[in-house]
Amino acid sequence: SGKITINGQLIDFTDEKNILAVARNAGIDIPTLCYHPELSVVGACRLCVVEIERMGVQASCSTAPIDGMVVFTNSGRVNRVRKMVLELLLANHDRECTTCDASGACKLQKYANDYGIKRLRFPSRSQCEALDNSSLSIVRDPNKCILCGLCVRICKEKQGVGVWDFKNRGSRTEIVAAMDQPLAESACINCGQCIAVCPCGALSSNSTAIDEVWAALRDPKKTVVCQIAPAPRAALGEEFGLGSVDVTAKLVAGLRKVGFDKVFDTVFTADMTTIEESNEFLGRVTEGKNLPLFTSCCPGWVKYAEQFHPELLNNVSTCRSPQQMFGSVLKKKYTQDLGIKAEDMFVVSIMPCTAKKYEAKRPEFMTDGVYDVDAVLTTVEAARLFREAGIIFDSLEDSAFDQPMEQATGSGVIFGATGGVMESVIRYVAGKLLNAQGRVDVEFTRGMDDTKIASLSVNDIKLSLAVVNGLAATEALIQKIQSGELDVHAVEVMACPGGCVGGGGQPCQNDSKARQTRATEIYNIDSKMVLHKAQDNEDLDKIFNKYWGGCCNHETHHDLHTHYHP
Ligand code: HC1
Ligand code: SF4
Repeated sequence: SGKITINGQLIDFTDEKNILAVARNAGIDIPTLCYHPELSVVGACRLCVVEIERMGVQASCSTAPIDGMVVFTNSGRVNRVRKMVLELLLANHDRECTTCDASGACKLQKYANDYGIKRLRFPSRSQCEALDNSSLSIVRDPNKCILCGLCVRICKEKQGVGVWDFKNRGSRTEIVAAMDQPLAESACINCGQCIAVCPCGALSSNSTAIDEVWAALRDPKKTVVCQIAPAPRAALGEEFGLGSVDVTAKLVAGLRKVGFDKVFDTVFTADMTTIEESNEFLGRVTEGKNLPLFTSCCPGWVKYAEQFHPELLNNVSTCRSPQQMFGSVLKKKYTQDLGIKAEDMFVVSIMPCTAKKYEAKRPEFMTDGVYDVDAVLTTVEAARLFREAGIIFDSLEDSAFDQPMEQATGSGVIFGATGGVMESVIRYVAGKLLNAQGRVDVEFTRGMDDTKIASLSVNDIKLSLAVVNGLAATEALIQKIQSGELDVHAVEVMACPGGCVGGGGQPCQNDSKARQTRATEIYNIDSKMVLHKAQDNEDLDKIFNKYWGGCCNHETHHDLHTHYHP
């Protein structure tokens, strides 16, 4: 700790690792393209240079504050260096901003504007290398890459997958997927975290689903149904300048205006998941078999387990994710209620997640040869659908979900934040086994820490439970379990930091503060909802009885569960 002077202002610092962090904490912005507070520091882009007395021009991301330092963040010299850096980057960047996914959210675009770059002294590069659109989830445009390396670092350091790497040196340096293969052939788990950190549109979601949705909406033969995941309701508003507030009712109204025939809430099948998975869990505890149980809602985690931990596949819950449970309910059962064929229904889901696009296309999730979920739109893509439809989101009147699957509980809503699935299971079990009346709010499962562990007593059984987010943290936890250092009965895994609120399909402000704000709103929604535990959902009870003669039986197993392939 100590004090440094920045632009003539005396500023205290404590444990900040670099001048950049000290400045930002004091409300002074310094531009950077390659720095991320949660990742290792490489000092590659040189945009964050500052002038330090007796040290000259230095990168502020890789210079530690020292008591008494005198720093200038916007001197003439500093700004000349920054302009030069920006010009060189722009010369090597495909500047087709009008057709770029990142336009408006691009940091390179922002800084070029902020620093008044009007004309480039260097010839510019245009599209010359082929796009990699092999992945169902992610598209990479190498012509837009500025080699900041954030994708390389997040995939390695936070997800422990290590798909991206640098190839060649000097002016021939590029970033490629492992073994220089198309992304679809790599170990990529489709989480989209590399999209979330990419500063400038080199990585984006595979948004072909938007056109497929329009085609279905315009096809008179199709009954087009939408389901809305828990997390987007607290993030979509950011796209329309409303902040991270609950926009569920407007979202439903907007989808009706766009032309969807029915609008349902994935929270309904999150409740369904809670009931099926809790009973699966209690069954395993009784039999002492396949423990710990790992949750299965997150398709990024499921692919990770299949690739790297096939020995754990018997431990992963057999429950389909809520997205796929809804797809199955709609195509296998609800079509019968409507008297239509599975192929005449088109199911769209709005998800915070790019991996859900991949999950929907897994071969096990089909009915009569058609996919249970036909198209997945990310939160950002849903906003684009509304804009293209000319909908003024802010002025939409509230609307409610459709019957007969209208009810939802707070327990299903909190699936959208890390710890929510575990808390839902605890609420269910507390209600069922301990006859807990009223609200059961759980403390340990909440908050943005990557690993949370606690023990609970249920009658005379002591249960040890873990919640983890980010796959590098998950890997560390698995190592502890497999080495015998940790004994747990159940583990909730979400691949993205903070859980689904931090999904790779969420709006661009996808940092730790945004994730926390969205999670807080998710728990606000829960606290205001009348129904609290999954077993309070009466519509769900009716649907279980009507379609399968009850829950957790052979029939629900056929339609709502799955098995995994190493
Ligand atoms: Fe999720 Fe889930 S919570 S996985 O995080 O279990 O994507 O929001 O829809 O399926 O319900 C995502 C969110 C989502 C599923 C549910
Ligand atoms: Fe890595 Fe996730 Fe990006 Fe795939 S989507 S390359 S796993 S960060």
